[in-house]
Amino acid sequence: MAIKLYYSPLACSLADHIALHETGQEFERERVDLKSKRTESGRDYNSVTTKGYVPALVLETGETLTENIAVLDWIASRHPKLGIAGPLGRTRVLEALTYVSTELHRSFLPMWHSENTEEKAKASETITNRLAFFSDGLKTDYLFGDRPSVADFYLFVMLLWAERFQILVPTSLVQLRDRIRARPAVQAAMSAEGLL
Ligand SMILES: N[C@@H](CCC(=O)N[C@@H](CS)C(=O)NCC(=O)O)C(=O)O
Repeated sequence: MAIKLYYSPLACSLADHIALHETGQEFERERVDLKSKRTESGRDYNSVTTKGYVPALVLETGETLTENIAVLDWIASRHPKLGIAGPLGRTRVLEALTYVSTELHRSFLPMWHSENTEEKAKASETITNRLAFFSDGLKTDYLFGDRPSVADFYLFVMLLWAERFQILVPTSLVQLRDRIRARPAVQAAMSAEGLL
């Protein structure tokens, strides 16, 4: 049985979708309608994960993984080219993933769900400020050198969201977004999600 990703177009699960394409390994995917909690095959998504949100990754063993940080860490541990080497390598990737999840991803909630213009303007400013952590000192093509890690893909989804909501993004991260977007695996994942 191949591993299977449950995703929703342009949701944070796009990071996992890209990472799986980058590995070159075989995988299945199934789209989830987050409003109705139905999958494209008509299954009740709550029976895949009671959390009801994406991503969920069903492993070859039948076990289900949730939470972006855990899923991306699992993919990188299986495919070290998507992590970084060295004694602190995994910790640095987890540090970046956690920052994306807790400081950036969460900050987008009003952009997706609020009707309050003031709240959205405040969120937009917060996101711009928090992105500076990644742009300050970015001297390589990707966050950790000349090839991307799973953290780059999670950050990339945040940069796509920033583009969608016209949030100010530091120039070096606009370049990072374009560089990641041009990768064949990213094009493949975005095309499969109907984003191109
Ligand atoms: N804690 C989860 C949150 C995932 C999450 O926010 N997923 C969103 C899409 S980006 C979702 O499925 N929302 C639908 C819902 O919560 O009902 C993680 O880090 O993976």
